[in-house]
Amino acid sequence: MSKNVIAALVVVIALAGAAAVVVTSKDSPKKDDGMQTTNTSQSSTTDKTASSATQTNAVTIQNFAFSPATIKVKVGDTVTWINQDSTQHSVIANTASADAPNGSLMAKGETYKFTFNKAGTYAYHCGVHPSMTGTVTVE
Ligand SMILES: [Cu+2]
Repeated sequence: MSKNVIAALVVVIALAGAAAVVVTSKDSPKKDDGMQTTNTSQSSTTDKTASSATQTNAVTIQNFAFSPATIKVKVGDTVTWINQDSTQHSVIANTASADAPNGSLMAKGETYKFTFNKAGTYAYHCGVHPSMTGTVTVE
């Protein structure tokens, strides 16, 4: 019974996805410029974030999550994390090393800065909440 329900949901989702693709790829016959602009910018933003890390040196911690969770910086760049949660958080590399972040607890409004001097991919988490994760790619 539940398998049938799941199968039905999968079909519905697939159909909805196909319909969305058709709608997006078709040129709208209406001259509804505002609507079209919104759709175009939304889909391109989604594509970029899905395919590559965000190039930024600032990560906000909010609602028990790092945002953006996946960023890309250059060797020598300093990344700043700022805690916007009332709960304390920290930035701890999954693999401890002198080249990887190892911050102490930040209260709300506090920041932690770390300068990445070595290329690589640094996965990290919050020392208090291991389910909060992020990645810094240094190139
Ligand atoms: Cu945390």
